[in-house]
This record gives sequence, structure tokens and C-alpha cells, in this order.
Amino acid sequence: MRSDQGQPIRLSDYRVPDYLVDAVDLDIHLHETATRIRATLQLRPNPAGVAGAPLHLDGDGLVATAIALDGEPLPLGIAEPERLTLAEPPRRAFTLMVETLVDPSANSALMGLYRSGSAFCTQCEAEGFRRITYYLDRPDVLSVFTTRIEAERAVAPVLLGNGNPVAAGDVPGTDRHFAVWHDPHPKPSYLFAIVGGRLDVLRDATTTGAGRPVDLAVYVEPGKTAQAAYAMDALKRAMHWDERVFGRAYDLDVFNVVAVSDFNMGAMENKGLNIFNDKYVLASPELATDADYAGIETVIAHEYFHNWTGNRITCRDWFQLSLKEGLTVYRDQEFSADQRSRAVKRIADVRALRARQFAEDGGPLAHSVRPDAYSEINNFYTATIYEKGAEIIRMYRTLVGPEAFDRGMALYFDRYDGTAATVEDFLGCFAESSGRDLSQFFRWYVQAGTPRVTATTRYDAATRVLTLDLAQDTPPTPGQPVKRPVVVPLRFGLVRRDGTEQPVRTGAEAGLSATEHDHGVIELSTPSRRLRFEDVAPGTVPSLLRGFSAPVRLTTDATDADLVTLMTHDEDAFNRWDAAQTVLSRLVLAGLRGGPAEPAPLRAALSAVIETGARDPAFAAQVLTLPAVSELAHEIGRDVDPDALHAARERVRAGIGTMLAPAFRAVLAAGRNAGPYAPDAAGAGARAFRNAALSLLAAGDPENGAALALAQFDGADNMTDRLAALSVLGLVPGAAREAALARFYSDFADHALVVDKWFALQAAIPEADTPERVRRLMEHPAFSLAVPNRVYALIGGFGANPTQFNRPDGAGYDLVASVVILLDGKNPQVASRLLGAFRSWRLMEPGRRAKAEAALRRVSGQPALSPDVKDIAARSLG
Ligand code: 0A1
Ligand code: ZN
Repeated sequence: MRSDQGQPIRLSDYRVPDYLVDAVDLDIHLHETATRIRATLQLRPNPAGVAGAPLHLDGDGLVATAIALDGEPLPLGIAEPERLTLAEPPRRAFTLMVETLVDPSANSALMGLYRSGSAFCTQCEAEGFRRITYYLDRPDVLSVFTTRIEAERAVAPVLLGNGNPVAAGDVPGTDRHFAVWHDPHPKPSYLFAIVGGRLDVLRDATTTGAGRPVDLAVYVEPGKTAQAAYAMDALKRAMHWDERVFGRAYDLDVFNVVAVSDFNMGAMENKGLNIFNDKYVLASPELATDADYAGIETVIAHEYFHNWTGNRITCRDWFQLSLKEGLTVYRDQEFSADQRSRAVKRIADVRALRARQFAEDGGPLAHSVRPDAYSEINNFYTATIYEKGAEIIRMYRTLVGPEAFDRGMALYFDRYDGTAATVEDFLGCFAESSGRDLSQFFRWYVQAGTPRVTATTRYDAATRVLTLDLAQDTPPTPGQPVKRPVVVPLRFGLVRRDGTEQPVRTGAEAGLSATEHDHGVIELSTPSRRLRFEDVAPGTVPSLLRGFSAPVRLTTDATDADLVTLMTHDEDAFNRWDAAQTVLSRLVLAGLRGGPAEPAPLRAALSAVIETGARDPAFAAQVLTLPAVSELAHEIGRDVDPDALHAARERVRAGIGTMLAPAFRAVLAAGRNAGPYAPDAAGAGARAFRNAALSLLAAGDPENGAALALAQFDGADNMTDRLAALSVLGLVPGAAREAALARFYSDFADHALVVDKWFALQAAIPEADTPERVRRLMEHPAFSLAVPNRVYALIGGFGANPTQFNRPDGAGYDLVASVVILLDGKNPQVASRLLGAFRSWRLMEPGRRAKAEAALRRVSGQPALSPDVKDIAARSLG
């Protein structure tokens, strides 16, 4: 693999390229084992670079079969597998032709040109283009690409490239044909893509606001076009939304989406030719859950939105990855919020942020949103770059206000279109649009770790003054022992005991600036700050961090009664949910310490939530879902015993299930005559509510719960209800569960994405024989280490099983470590993502910690590890 193993690449070493590529012409002859690529590059010295510098083109395992400079052959010896060097290139524009030969069938890493089933496809981000041809494979080299693809017509009747189709036809006298694609928008090589194969297509069309007709197509495996309808619908909604909300229109005549079943990640935003893991394209009510539909909507939108945030404006270098990823996640979150319930979307996003990003930021893999060094860029497609990056964008808006935010975005699009930009460039647009100094805000990009904010209140009944003391600190992270205060925007309000909102009369009175008062946002930018609110009614509770206005851990001195006030009355739905989460997690942690964990004080508030569930079932479902064990573990922070924690959490769930059983039964009964399945927000919310009720009922009374779940499993007309029932059954050992699992498999064996669910569900069973079950399933004929979705389902699913991955005997750690070692030689990206399961090992009690460390050492001690796995292992141990 790559040669730069081990030596970290540093932001401070960034230099502009010494050469530029004005145009790239590719002529690709597809063949299963010997694909020939002829690349013709129009190069010239970069006036801003070093004059006369040698030209080094990147390669990764390449073999050159011909090289010519301005038509004159050059010796093949200048090309090594990892780079091609022209020691003294011309000091003027010149043409370099290089022919390479690659074997897509042998490409098990799924980077560069590879095969998925019988199709050919590519993945070039971050550094896959250099596995196809020698190139200046860096995002700040932008070029106009023309691609001719040729293949046997029977093998690949469909031939797709970036940009617009410009020619196609038969190769006379052969059984071959060709297609030529031209992309007029200069782009970096990581956005290059081609596809060839036997694919079916779902077509549609749209017109931009300016009147440009665009042909839309979703390509899928033969026979699956009906399953592409929702993706197509989501695509059209995303295109219209981006014009309406961000003023961004599409810029080519065609937009193609291709779904493949072998893909390392979710999807890829190649210009005009998005390639997807088919999990984010294919859906039908019988095969996909509501969560799958929501995922498709989000990922389709995400890749489409990249056309402006990523493609038209790209990243200067990979340290700026969050410039495109954080911003594009923010855009897809806003899109989904507009399509569904904004509050519920926010809750779901924050739940994911806390589970994944906070865990990352609080462990050995913590890194900043704009890292200053990396040894393997593939390991930086992380929750921090993506999700924390999106939170930073949201904070800009909270701090400068919606109008200045919109002006800043417009400025960014205008000023940087067609360039490779930095996060400083982006920040500059908002400093300019708002007239604010955002230099302290920049710390969010360069400082890792989740800031902790504490709020302490004191109420003086005599003067009716409520004093609010705020403090912040950020715990140390690897390589960053000392942290400085960040700007924390705290959207806030004051909630009276009777549920009304206490107005903050003037900002000055409380110690707020005029902007803070007008925006309803406290800006905590110092280590501590005191605010004084006058004429406050007794029992008033501050509601802080409304809408989760900053990615921080907030601790308040609110009593359980205060939290119940917020849970019942806060006008901010997010904080109503969050107050409930806090009470519930306090209950679990009290139970863990052996104290009483009775949910009785929550009876009224939870009953009210269930009652309003008729109106807002999706929200009710969120309230009724307790924080995950992994999230609670981070709250505890050290010496965690996940078995005890899981048991404590289950006791609270059982307590709620028993206490509110009649209400939950009523919810289930009311849902029986729900109409036919539709994947819309209303239908999904109703199902989520009923399934949350079923899950809690079953926690309280497993026998009855299993019977109800079995009935639902048998009678379901959609995958959401069927899988929810099977998950409930999954928690109740016995013959009924095994029979249901067997039936599920035989009913859906032909549907790979459903078989993935079947593997994942079994990997999640919190029982002692699960590692044995997983090993058995690895021998199942449907399991394959070559298919990323399968590996993520079974091994990734097991790595997320809190009690069994973290078994005291170390068998869980050993299992994942063994698979990582086995897989590393074939697909290092998937192997290194699996190793991410160890991200929280240091939280465990000493016994487990020792076992985890031993497993990590076994991995890191392997000879010939990929840079991907080596990097994660080293940082996890570091
Ligand atoms: N840019 C893509 C993510 C992506 C990154 C690397 C890949 O290589 C296997 C694939 C996809 C996105 O944000 O959707
Ligand atoms: Zn992205």
C-alpha cells in the first residue's frame, strides 16, 4: 500500500503545488482483470510554486506500460509503484501521457477502480485516484476532466462518468462500445468516478429555477428500480430545497446516482455521478425500516449538497476536511428538519452526537475538527469532523443571527466558487458579514475535547433575585494537555413553576449584552460568568442550552423537581426531552450505586408525555428511550462495569414498563387499526411510539412482552414493525426467539440488506453466548469478509454490544481484534473502522481495561499492518 506509512503529514508543511493540471483526458478500457488507463495530462508550472522543481506524481501500487512527454516516449524506469518522477520537467506547458494497467477484480480494498458484483466502479476520496493513474492527487489541484470509457457491450451496457455525456457508440468491428463524458467544472481528482455494468435505471427529470432542464437517474442492480423510487423523490426534494434555502442550483445537464452493494462508507459525492452504498438507496416497506428511509433521505441530500459545499468549493488540503463535511452535514440536517419534525430531528442528531462524537472526543482517538497532523487520512472521516463540524456551523448561526449567517454563506459561495478553500476562509466570511471578531470562536476548530459547562443557581426570596453562575472547562485530550476557554452560545430562558416563561426584562439588568438579550443567547467566552435576573418568581428554573445550542456537556444543579418542571413546561421541545433524559439517567446511576431507582416521581410527567403521544408520537418515543449504556458510561467516566450498568438501565426500563403498563397497552391497542404503511414522518412517529411502548412493556413483563412481540412479528406488513418486534424478542432467550430468527432468515434470505439486519440483531444480544453465536455466524454461508455491509453488521454490531464486547473475560475484545487482523490485508479501511470499537476502553474497570489493552497490543504487534490499522491501534494505546 502507501509509502508514507508512519510519518505524520502536517498542516504546517503545506506548500502550494509546483505544477498545475489544466486538463485531463482519460481513455479507459474496462476489463475484469486488466483495465488499461491512458491518461493525458496538460501540465504547466505553477507561477506560485518553485520554478524548475522536479515533478512527482502520486501512485499507489501502479504499473506503467507507456510514458510520453509531448509525444516523445520516456523510459518506464521513471515510474515506481508509488510515484512517477520527472527530474527536470519543461519550464513551460507540456503534455504527459501515462498508460497504466490495473486489476479491478483483485482490488479488495475498494479504493480506486474495483468491482461490486459484476459492475465496475470507483472510489477516489481521499487518495484512490492514484490507484488508477499517476497524478497530483491532492485536493488543491483542479482540472477539467474528459473521460472516454470503453467496454464489451455485454459486460457493461451502462458506462457512466462525471459531467455531461458528449458521445457514445459502438467500436466498429468489435463487440465493444464506448461513452465519452466531459465535466466542464474544474475539480480535484478525489471527485473523479466512472461506473460500468449491467444496471437498471429509474429516470426522472427536473428543471432549475433558472430554467435548466436536468435529467435524473438512479442506477441499481437489475430488477430493483422499484426500490429506488424513494431515493429519487428525496433527490428532487433536496434539489428544490437547496435552491430555495441556500440559493444553490444544479450546474450540469444530468445527475446520476449509482447504488452498489460493496462500498466502504455511506456514499460519495463524485461530480454529477454520486456512488452509493445501496443501503442508502434501496427501500420498500417490506424490506426497509423507517430509520432506513430517513437515512436515505439524509444521505441522498448530503451527497447532492456536496455539489456546492465540497465540489464547487473544495478543500485546500485534507486538514480542511470539515470545511466540506461539517458544512454539508449541517445542510443535510437542516433539510431533514424541514422535511420532518424539527425538534425530533434535533433530538435524534444530538443523541447520535453524544453517543459517537462525545465518546470519540472523550477517549484516546480525540482530535480537533481541524487536525494539524495525520498519519492516515482515511481515519479522519470521523464523528468529530462530520458531526462536531456541523455543530460549529450551527453555532455560527446562533452567534451572528440568521441574517448575518445567510449573508456570510452567500459571501462564501460568491468569493470561493471554483477554488480550494480553508476553514479560515469560511470563518472570514462570517466575521465580515457580522462585523464580529471571531478569533476566539476559531478555537472550536483547533481544540479537541468536549467542553464542560456547569450552571449553579441561587435564589434570594427576599429580593427575588436569581443568580446564575456559569463556568466552563475542557478536559485534556491526547497531545493537548492545556485548554483555553471557547465561545459557548447558550440559548436560554427562564421557566416558572406554573409553566409560564419568565421574561428577562432588559439585558443590562441581568448582565447581558444587547445582542445576547435580543438573541436570547448567553455567550460564555470566559472561564466563568455571573448573571443576575431580577424580579423572578420563586421556583423558576433556568432552561439552558435550548435546542442544544453548543456541543458541550452541561451539568446543572437542577433538582429532580426542577427537571420535571422543564420536562413538562419548557417551550423548547429539545430541553423538555433533555430534562427527561437527565432524570432517567440519574435514576439509572442511582440504581447502579445500589440506591432506589423507582420511577414513581416521574409517573405524572411520563403519563402526560404518553397522552400527548397521540399528537406528537415521534417526540414521545424519544422521551421513552433511555440514554444508551455507552452514553451513561461516559457520564460515569471511569471504572465502568457495563454488566452492572446494563442491568441498572434495564431495571429502570422495567420499572417504567410496569408502572405505566395500562397506558402502554392502550397505545398498542390504539395502533392496531393504523392505515397502510407510508414512510412519512407521521407514520414513522406513530410506529416509533408504539414500538417504544412495546419495548418498555416487555422490559416490565418479558413473558407477556414476548407474546405481544411475537404477534406483531407475525402480523406486521412492514419491516419497521417486524424488526422492532424481533428486537424485543431478541432480549428474551428461548425457543420462540430462535424460531423467529430462523423464520426471518428464510423469509428474507434473498435480500442482502435485510440479512444484514438479521446478523446485526444477533450480534446485539446481551447474553453470555453471543461471542460464540457471532463466531458461528461468521461460518454462515451468507457471511463474507469481502462485503463491508456484512462485516459492519456482524462484527461492527458486536463491537457496539456494551456487555458482550466488554466481557470481563476479554473474549469480546479478542473476537474483534482477531477479525481486524484477518481483514487488514484485504480491506484496511473496514478493518480500521472495526477497531474503533475500542474507543472507550479506558473507561472500563481495571480487569476489562487490562484485557482490552492486551487485545490492542496483539493487533499493534502484528507484522505488516496497514497504515490505517496501525494508526488507530497506536492512538488507542497512546
Ligand atoms: N465524502 C463522502 C465520504 C466518503 C469518504 C471516503 C470514502 O472512501 C471509501 C467514501 C466516502 C461523504 O461525506 O459522503
Ligand atoms: Zn460528506
